[in-house]
Amino acid sequence: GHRSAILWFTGLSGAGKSTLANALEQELFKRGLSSYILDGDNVRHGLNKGLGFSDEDRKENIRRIGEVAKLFVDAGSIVCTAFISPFKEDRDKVRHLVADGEFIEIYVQAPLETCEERDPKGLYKKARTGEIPEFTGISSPYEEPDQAELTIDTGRLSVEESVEEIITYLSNRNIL
Ligand code: GGZ
Repeated sequence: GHRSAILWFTGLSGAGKSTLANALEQELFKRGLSSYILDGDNVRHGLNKGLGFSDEDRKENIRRIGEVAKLFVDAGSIVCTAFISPFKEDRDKVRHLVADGEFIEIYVQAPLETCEERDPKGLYKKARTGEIPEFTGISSPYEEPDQAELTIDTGRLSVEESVEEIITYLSNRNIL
């Protein structure tokens, strides 16, 4: 049976969070499930317009996203969130907003060097020169999850393989 859940993607810029969340969402849609993606495009430009990238603003960003994700769970949806969410404490707070098993932390893992090589938007380059201050992995911390339900190594797995791994997990947990 279809249950509601938060699929919380976390990882560095360029690790592949949005790519994976979007591919997964397509697969869920195909299966006729009610799902939705929260990402920088629809949250940082709207609800969280005005928040920047200081530690405090990132915390507030994640707090609000967590509360919105909880509303989606209340509404019976599967919500995929794709934010760096660098602080363990903030992710754990969201975990405790919903019932046991409803928060699924997916660590989208790629070495910093790989993300920096990909650099699709040229942000790492700007971070290295200091043009962008407080950039995650360069001049701002990323705390790796130590209790992620899933860790996806995007350097090794294709998008399709990654989606399959997540789908298998959700099936085993009776969420799908
Ligand atoms: C990290 C930044 C920064 C800084 C702008 N540090 O790869 P992108 O471009 O498309 O995704 C990144 C996004 C990160 O926003 P989040 O809301 O996910 O961050 S957090 O969870 O920490 O609040 C990146 C861009 O915004 N970006 N400046 N200084 N990423």
